[in-house]
Amino acid sequence: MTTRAFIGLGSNLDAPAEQLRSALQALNQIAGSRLAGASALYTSDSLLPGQPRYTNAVAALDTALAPLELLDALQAIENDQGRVRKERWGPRTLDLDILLFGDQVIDVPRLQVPHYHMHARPFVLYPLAELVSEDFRLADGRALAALLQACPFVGLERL
Ligand code: ROI
Repeated sequence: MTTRAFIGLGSNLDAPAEQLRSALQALNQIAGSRLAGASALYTSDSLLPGQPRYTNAVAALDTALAPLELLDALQAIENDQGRVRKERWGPRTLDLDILLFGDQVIDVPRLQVPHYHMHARPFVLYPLAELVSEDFRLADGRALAALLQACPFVGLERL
């Protein structure tokens, strides 16, 4: 049995677009997993002042892994691509977040799904919308169309 997960990708250091492209290839190499789709890349200012601009994208991944196994695999890719965790929310070469994991709602210390902040972040919602149908709902029932309406396409540049 496989589950469709949606992964948020972000980078604002060391050639971000290249970081995202190699991360997409790495996602497709995860055991028991297949990259089913990827959005365009988008750039936007950091939500925190004084950081370089981010490049973001969303990927659809069909996986036979359990959620925490997938999280381990994503953290291994982050580490491979040189992520050094200095400060929370600091600039990073690669950030991989599990946004959605099928229709599961997960709330354990290491992992909250749907991702806590995704409903209000244009750099997550607009790329996600490229990969799903118009009537798509998050696992907690929220309609993506309503979230998009409440989250204007402001400050995003589609590459
Ligand atoms: N800002 C943007 N535009 N994209 C991100 O991925 C992102 N990630 C973060 C913070 C620092 C909150 N800001 C961001 O962690």
